[in-house]
Amino acid sequence: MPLPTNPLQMVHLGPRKKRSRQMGASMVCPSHDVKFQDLVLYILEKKMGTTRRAFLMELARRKGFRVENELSDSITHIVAENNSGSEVLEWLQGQNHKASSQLELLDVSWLIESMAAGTPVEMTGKHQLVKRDYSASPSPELQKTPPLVIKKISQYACQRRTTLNNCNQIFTDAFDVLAENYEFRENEVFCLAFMRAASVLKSLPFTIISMKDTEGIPCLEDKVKCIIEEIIEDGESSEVKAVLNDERYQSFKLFTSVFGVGLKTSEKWFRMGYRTLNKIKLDKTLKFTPMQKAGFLYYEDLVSCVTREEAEAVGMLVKEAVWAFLPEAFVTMTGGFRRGKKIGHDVDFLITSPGSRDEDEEQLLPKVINLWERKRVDSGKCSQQEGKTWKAIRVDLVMCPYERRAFALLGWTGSRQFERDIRRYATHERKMILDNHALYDKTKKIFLKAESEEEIFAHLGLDYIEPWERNA
Ligand code: 8DG
Ligand code: CA
Ligand code: CA
Repeated sequence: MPLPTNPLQMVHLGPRKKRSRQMGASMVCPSHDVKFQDLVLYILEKKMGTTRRAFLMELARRKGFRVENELSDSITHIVAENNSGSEVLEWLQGQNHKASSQLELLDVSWLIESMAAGTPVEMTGKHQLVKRDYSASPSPELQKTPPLVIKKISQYACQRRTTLNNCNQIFTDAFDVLAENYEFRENEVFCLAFMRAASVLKSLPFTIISMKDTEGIPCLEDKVKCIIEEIIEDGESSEVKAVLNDERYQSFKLFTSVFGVGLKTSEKWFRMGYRTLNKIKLDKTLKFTPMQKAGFLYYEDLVSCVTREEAEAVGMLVKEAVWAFLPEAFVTMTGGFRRGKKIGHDVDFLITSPGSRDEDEEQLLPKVINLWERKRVDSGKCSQQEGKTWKAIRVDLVMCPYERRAFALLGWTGSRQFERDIRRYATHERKMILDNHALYDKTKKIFLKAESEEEIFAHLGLDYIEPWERNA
């Protein structure tokens, strides 16, 4: 039969061809009923091999799964073995496959567990080669963005989206320890190198499983890559183990866990030969700042993390006190909780009020503290610790002029690495100076106004990054 030249005929052939292909697929295994209609699986042969693939396909079909022989638009789940997310993505790109944002890339462990259970098991982080957990992102916009495109990763955290869904925690935990140790040793260069490396890995939608996966990722210096390689091979890093056992690291970690104690004080106590907090507290020759005194007094409370429920409860108290003096004030929770974290080491609030005068702004925080102080004395809760029914929580209160609220909100939402990078980006890429108060354009020699965080990103020529994507 000659090929149809009439375009109408060609259009007509489309659906018919599709139908016949579907029939063909079901004819391959006529004896197996499809139990799970919504799932269309494709098993990747790469690194799995033909025999094992054929075996798994047959087994899955027997268990009621629909498994296609060929890659097509109808595939909903791709199952791979010994492949990282980036490898599967690369392979898909090589096949010119336009993956929809609904496509799941899964490790074979998901299929094996599902076949054992006789039903598709829930897909969790350990199964997903590319994580697409949008539970932390209420924005429907984000769900529309195609996640299956490998873009060049920016060296700046403000050009990356970093949710709390960290696929590379095994590496980032190690880097956090090393960065902290360098901080304790005042080696800023190495400290920053490991903090940047941790930050960039937190933004990846896949887990690094081979050194090949690190290709093209910025901020990974040789020193960093050595640690990654060691963790891939041995599951842990000897350098991290040594740091965790190091006396200076352990002491600094302990001392800085006291509110008000920084590197200088830790250094002093360490040199004096102290290794425990109890001995320090008993040394009558040591002078403590008011913050350190509070730090020791409420030590147990302050080292235990603040939960979101506690943060919300504190928020009510803050609002109540603020509104007693400035009824029109806006009180916004910032810091980690605004980024969607479930726990924090403190609770941060930004307070701002339209129409407030300079003196209102200056006086508000002292007034609030004073109010709480009076209440505390009245309720007899001075420093009564026995049988106590309350918990000491650190609260950071920031008051800012209403016109600067967008800059303050951006600055106090964090994360610290995000803040560091958005400032660095402003300076080096835009010749602008950004801080918690303003944005200055050095070329035009003007301050740029902003009513919202979105406007600040726009001034900087950056795509907007939502607070829950700033967990860099
Ligand atoms: P966490 O409390 O959940 O542990 O984390 P976090 O909420 O992200 O950290 P944070 O230490 O409470 O800091 C919140 C933001 O405040 C962070 O982006 C840095 C910013 N910040 C400033 N100035 C100062 C400052 O002087 N001290 C502290 N601690 N944070 C500051 O802009
Ligand atoms: Ca905080
Ligand atoms: Ca804080």
